[in-house]
Amino acid sequence: MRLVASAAAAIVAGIGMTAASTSPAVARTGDGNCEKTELCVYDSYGQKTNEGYYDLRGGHKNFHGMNWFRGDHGNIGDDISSVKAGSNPDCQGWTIWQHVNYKGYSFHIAKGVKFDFTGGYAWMYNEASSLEKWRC
Ligand SMILES: [Ca+2]
Ligand SMILES: [Ca+2]
Repeated sequence: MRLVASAAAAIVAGIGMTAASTSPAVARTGDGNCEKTELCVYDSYGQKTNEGYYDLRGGHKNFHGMNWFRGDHGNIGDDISSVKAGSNPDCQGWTIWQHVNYKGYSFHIAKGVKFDFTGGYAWMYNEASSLEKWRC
C-alpha cells in the first residue's frame, strides 16, 4: 500500500516517471547524510553536527543499533536534544515519541523546521525513543 501511495503522490506532484527512474538512489536512513526527506537529530542543542547527529526517515519503532555519527558515537535513544526537519518528507512531518513503539508522550515536528528541546519541548530532552511519520 505504501508503494502505491508513493507512486500516486509522485504523479500528483507532477514528477514524471522517467525523471524518477533516472534520479539518484533513494535517500537512505542512517547513512550520515541528512537529506530533504529526512529528520536529522542531534545529541546537542543547536544542531551541532560535530557533537553527534543521525539521519532518520520515520517509521522507527525503536532506535536500536542507531549510534551518533561523530560526537560520542553512543546510541541516539534517550539522547536527542535538537532536530532539523527536511523540507520534503514522505508525509507532512514526523511524530516523535518518548518511548519505543510510539508510546508515552509525543509531539509533531513539521517539515522544514529546526529547534532545540528546550522551553515547551524540554520534556522531550534526552527522552525520545521512537519516530513515526505524521499526516501521510
Ligand atoms: Ca540519509
Ligand atoms: Ca543529548
